[in-house]
Amino acid sequence: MECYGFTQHFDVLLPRFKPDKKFRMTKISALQSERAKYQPKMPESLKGVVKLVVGEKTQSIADQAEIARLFPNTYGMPLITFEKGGEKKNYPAINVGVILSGGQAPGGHNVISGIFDGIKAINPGSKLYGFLGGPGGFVGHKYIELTADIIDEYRNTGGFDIIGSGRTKLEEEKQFDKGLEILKDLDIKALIIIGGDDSNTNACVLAEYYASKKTGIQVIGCPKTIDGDLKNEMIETSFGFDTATKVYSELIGNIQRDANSAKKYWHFIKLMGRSASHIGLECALQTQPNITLISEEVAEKKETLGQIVDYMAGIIAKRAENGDNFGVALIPEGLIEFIPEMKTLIGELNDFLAEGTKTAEIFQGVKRSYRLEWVAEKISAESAKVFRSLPSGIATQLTLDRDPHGNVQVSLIDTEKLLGDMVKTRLEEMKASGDYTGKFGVQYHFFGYEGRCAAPSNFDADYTYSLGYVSAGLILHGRTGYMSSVRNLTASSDKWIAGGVPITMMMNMEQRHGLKKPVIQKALVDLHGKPFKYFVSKRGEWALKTCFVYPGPIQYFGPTSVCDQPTETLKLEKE
Ligand code: FBP
Repeated sequence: MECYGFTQHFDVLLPRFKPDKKFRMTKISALQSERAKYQPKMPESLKGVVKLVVGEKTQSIADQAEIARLFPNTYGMPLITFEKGGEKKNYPAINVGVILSGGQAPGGHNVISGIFDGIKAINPGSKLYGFLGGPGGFVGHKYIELTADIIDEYRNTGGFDIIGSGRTKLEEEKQFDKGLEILKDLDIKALIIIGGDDSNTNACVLAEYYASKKTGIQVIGCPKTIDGDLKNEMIETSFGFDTATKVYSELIGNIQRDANSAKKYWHFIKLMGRSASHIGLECALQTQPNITLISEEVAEKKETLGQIVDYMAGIIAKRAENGDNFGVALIPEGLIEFIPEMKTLIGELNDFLAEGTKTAEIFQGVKRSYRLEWVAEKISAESAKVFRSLPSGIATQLTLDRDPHGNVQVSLIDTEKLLGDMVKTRLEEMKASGDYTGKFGVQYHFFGYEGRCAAPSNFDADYTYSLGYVSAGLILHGRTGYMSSVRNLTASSDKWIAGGVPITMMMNMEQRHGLKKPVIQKALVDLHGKPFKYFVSKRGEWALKTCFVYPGPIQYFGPTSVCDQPTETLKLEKE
């Protein structure tokens, strides 16, 4: 058992509101000004003098021999927890670097505030450097020193604008070496990477690389993503998921109330979440809409687009029988890629229309009005059938919009409109056969960016600050290749368990771009888990009756029952 004095002086570190600083934005809202004074709540174990407790050794979730071979310096390390107690000691100042990686998520600024306060508590002479614009800033040596004045400007605010984020992938040794130069120049002892599963995988590879080169530089990861798909036994949720889903649920609730008032529209709402449907499931649990599609279920049941359309049209028709020509349907952003026949079609189109191929060249010369039929004649009979069933706008989109790797940009496909068009056609057929007598008017929405930079909920403000503070503790103890972990999140924050988890523990080998690679396993919606099972037990009732719940906006001040609730997903998982 190791002990160290890791004392937080809250009186000294309380955020100070300084309206006169030169980097202060010209005007801030009344809420932002009040919220700046909020002192995030932390686990009791992190207050005062803290000791580090070394737990059991770990192994990867699968492919142990292969991962151990690839990470000889960082594999098998023990779990770590921080506990109250021990002796106060003096420690030298440390310089730390931080990177925000990938999509924005509420709470990023508080992770940075927590790191800052943590390293200052270790020694007030410690310094924090922020690399600008994500991993690209690290490789390109673009950084700022994050001083107390800057940090105070951003406490408890949403966004990543304190240093910016980016999607450059830190994967190559030449990037690691370039980064090492600036770490040495600034005498940085440790780098904290705040990101999703890919960024944390890369953090682990970087930790191993720096350890193998005996650079003495530590790398720590922090679990971020609104998508909620970076979670496991030791990481109960990624930060940002709580706030983002509360924002979307507020908006969904407002739309439900409008739908229930006007009683004339169906609202098809696409929700962000690149692949997993955690956001859709959580919002459904919070708002009880009539229809929620879960991509993982679609894939498991190998559903076709036609079956999904039949399911939706069936509910719309049944509600119409009760005189309810209105409702709300939630559609996950990643749905298309989970529908097996669409996945096959997209794969074929990617190959067939790949830049530089003969077929792509010929395609450019084909008359626009004939292009869709031309493509349909060239692909497999099954894919052609699906392709011909799509509304022409969507089919055209599949042949045109491509990312720099030549792949269809699935996230640009308006899935909600695709389903709306197809449901409309299906309902017309049902009307013709006498199976539907209602009216179908549809409105479309896409909620994603609305939630990613919202002011963090109390949960996210507290959780992220603690994650940052814990990162400082892991650095103090010379740990590398760890992810900062705060658990027991359904209990009140004073009872949260803080520590570190070796990132290799979360890894397995997966096929990526044709190669087997060690990666953190992405957490998709668990169809045997309690949140999904609860949803299944209720969705029939929610479909036909109107059981809408209106959560309203996130509350930052007020009773705990309103302000400090974790997500429904977490509550059900921990039941
Ligand atoms: P991360 O996984 O990087 O946190 O990003 C998640 C996300 O918000 C997805 O939900 C969404 O599909 C994507 O980012 C959008 O990316 P961009 O910001 O590049 O438009």
